[in-house]
Amino acid sequence: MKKRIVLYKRLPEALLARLQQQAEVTWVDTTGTDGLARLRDALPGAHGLLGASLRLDSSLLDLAPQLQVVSSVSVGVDNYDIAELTRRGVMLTNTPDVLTETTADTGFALILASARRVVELAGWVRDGHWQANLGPAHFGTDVHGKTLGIVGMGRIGEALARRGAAGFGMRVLYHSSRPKPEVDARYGARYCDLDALLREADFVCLTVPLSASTEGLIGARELALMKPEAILINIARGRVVDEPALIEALREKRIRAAGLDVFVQEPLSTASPLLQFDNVVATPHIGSATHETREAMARCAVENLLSALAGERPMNLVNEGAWKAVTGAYKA
Ligand code: 8YV
Repeated sequence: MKKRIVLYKRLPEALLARLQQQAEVTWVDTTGTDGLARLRDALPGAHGLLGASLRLDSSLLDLAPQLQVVSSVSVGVDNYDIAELTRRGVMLTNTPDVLTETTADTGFALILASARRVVELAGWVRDGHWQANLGPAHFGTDVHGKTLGIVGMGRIGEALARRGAAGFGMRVLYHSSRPKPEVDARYGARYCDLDALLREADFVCLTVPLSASTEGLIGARELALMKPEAILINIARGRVVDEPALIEALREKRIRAAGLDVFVQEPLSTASPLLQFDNVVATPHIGSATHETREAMARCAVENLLSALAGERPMNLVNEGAWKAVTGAYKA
């Protein structure tokens, strides 16, 4: 009997066709007020789920007692109850690596756009204000040669370090769970504690995963340590930053600017005070959002899903404990 797969994220046609050859596939549009109800209706009997950006809580998992794998089209897995999935013997997979470079590009796009006021001044031109040569009131600040402070030295953090050191001649500081001598050697980077990084960096770039230890990591105290000419860049998760504290710091001009791709509430409401500041560049969570990378992520997610359903250990398994439960069951 064919396995049953429920998709709650669209796939390129070729990948959908590949799944349909091997399984019974149901696509659920989870947007809108009835979205979750449609997903609930589709879950009974499902062996595999593929999607992203949706919290699969116990009430949903209870509807799919035969579930073997959740294949997330994302590298971040903060919206999954990993312990609960593991307890149920449900494998969780994600799509690291394929999005590293694209997301680091997004980080640098925000560094350059916020430092050189690209969005603000492009709007200024469009609105017909460019009547004479620019004066100091419209100058930005340099990126090359400045100090890049990276909070979180994983794959994306290291790709940022490479861009900063090799591409822009920047001094690279980083704070992470531990020093990484290989990063120090490759990029002339220096590990330091978070407070020292906040005090010294011209650009503070957040790339940490969201977890109990990183939620609210950048709050009023941390923002107050930053230099008034420093810029905060967030390509991690909105909840890593205390958003009201950031709004206050911007209002009091205690930091120069912010480049934000992620927010506590997404989509970001047009009523958000963040959008009142000309020195805030806000992008709609475009970290990995290129045609090439989203296609690669979808391909990776499909591979993970099919491996798990075929009883193989998927390449990008997040919760080893679930695999042990599965293989334990097979041994029995
Ligand atoms: C998107 C991301 O949220 O991979 C992540 O963790 O934050 C982004 O790539 C995700 O890809 C949604 O599909």
